[in-house]
Amino acid sequence: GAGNGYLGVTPPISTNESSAREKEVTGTLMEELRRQGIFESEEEAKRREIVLGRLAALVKKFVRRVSLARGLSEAAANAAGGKIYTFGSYRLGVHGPGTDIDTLVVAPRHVTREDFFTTLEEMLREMEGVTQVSGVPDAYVPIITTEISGIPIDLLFAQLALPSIPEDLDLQDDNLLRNLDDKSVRSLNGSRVINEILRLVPNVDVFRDALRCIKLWAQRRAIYSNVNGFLGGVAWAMLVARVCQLYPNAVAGAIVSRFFVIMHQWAWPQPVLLKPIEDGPLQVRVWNPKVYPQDRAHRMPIITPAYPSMCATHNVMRSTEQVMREEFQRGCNIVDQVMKGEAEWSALFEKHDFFHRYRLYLQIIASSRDQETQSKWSGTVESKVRQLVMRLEFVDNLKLAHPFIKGFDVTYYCLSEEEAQAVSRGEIPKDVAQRKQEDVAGKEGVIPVYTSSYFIGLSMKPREAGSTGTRQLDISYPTTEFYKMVKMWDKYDASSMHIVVQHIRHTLLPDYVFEPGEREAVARSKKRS
Ligand code: 3AT
Ligand code: MN
Ligand code: MN
Repeated sequence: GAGNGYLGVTPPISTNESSAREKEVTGTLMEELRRQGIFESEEEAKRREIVLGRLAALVKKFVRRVSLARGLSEAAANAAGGKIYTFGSYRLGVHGPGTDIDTLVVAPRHVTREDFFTTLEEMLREMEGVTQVSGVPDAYVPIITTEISGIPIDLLFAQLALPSIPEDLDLQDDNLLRNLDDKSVRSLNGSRVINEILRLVPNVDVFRDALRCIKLWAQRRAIYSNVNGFLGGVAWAMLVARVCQLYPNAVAGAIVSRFFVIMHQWAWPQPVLLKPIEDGPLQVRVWNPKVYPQDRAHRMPIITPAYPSMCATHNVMRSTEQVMREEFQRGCNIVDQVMKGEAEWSALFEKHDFFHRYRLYLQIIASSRDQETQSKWSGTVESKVRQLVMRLEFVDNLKLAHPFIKGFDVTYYCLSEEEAQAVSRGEIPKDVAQRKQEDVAGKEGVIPVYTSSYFIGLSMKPREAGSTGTRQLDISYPTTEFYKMVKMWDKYDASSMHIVVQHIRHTLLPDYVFEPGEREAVARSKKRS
């Protein structure tokens, strides 16, 4: 660690420079990443900078306006400051075209969160080029999402215990967290974690290029999602950062290759740490498996480096761990072949085969009849899919319950109450499935039913030798528990929100889970083999 001449909780594995071959494959890797279209245009990069400049000015104006309203003098109001800090993929420098800029607004103590959701929200609505503003003040981490000049922006808010915000304020000082409300502490956390990660990697450019590769791989392999029990952006960033610490002088291609070898061999639940866990000034929990049984239950702990340190991967389950282990193994084989010149980098980024892999799936359909209800209801259901998967892990004869990382939203235009109810039960009539919005244009009594479907792939245990007859798969208990759990939501309304869990054979999977032509192509190749 600090003072030992290396970054991290152990000395590096190797401080060697990369070989000529590793430099060569780094070149082909970067070419492949460009071909995959993950870099934004220069025009977009400029537009982002302009938007951030305008946002920074708006925040200063906001703090000034609120300061004057609170009775501060003109001079004090001007000195009150107010700053923005970016975090997320933009701050890491690994964002793609069209992704959001995660931004934290930092204000002095006399500017409240209520001011943020009233005054600043109004100022945003009046700002030129703003096409959308929506505030969620009562979220666990309150947030305004907006879009400025076509750039999506997430805005968090931290009210510091300071009379003014100096231009050179460093968010890494733990004492800043004293006397803040929990929401401000949580809002600061994203920025503080990213700053620490960047501080703890030996070479930021190498880290960035390697992380871009790993992010793309994880997205293509459908293992990029914190809510569903896989890893989110921050966790992937920490894994890559740890490998960078272990090979401080390696080029990006070498980091990617070591990444798969190390992750494939990692002795989970041994945690991944970027620095020793530190204590700090707050009465808050810091990750500690020796003290807290919940922390001991984390299967693939990856611990954030900023105080208060937390586990970024507490959603990982037995099933998702197994899926990720298999993907590490696959990645390991491919990078080995790439190094030997026996495979191309493109093989690493091949699309997942989730919807071809299992014979049986569960489909969870959340539905309602207006868009606003649906967005909240589907979010609630999605956040509980993990609970269903965990209960499925105990079902007899079931080897694996594998959740997919995203839901599919489909609107059905029903022409009768019967049709609408059938859709909500998951029994979608063929003509309703094929009916498009333009087919019902001008018709009266059209009932749109908004649906969001989540899929879980099911893999049965092999039949025991000598056993006969069909094997039973009884999922009634997990399903009943799941229904109970989603209906416990405090805004649940039985008359407008529907939920159904059903088995579905692979041949009956809806077309919308496939890309055009994908289903036919796979069917053809399966027949041939
Ligand atoms: P993208 O490039 O945007 O896809 P990212 O890593 O920037 O990747 P997000 O924008 O989703 O990912 O999240 C950035 C950080 O914001 C991660 C987490 O600290 C925080 N965050 C994400 N979702 C939420 C949320 N719903 N509420 C509060 N904080 C969030
Ligand atoms: Mn982001
Ligand atoms: Mn975001």
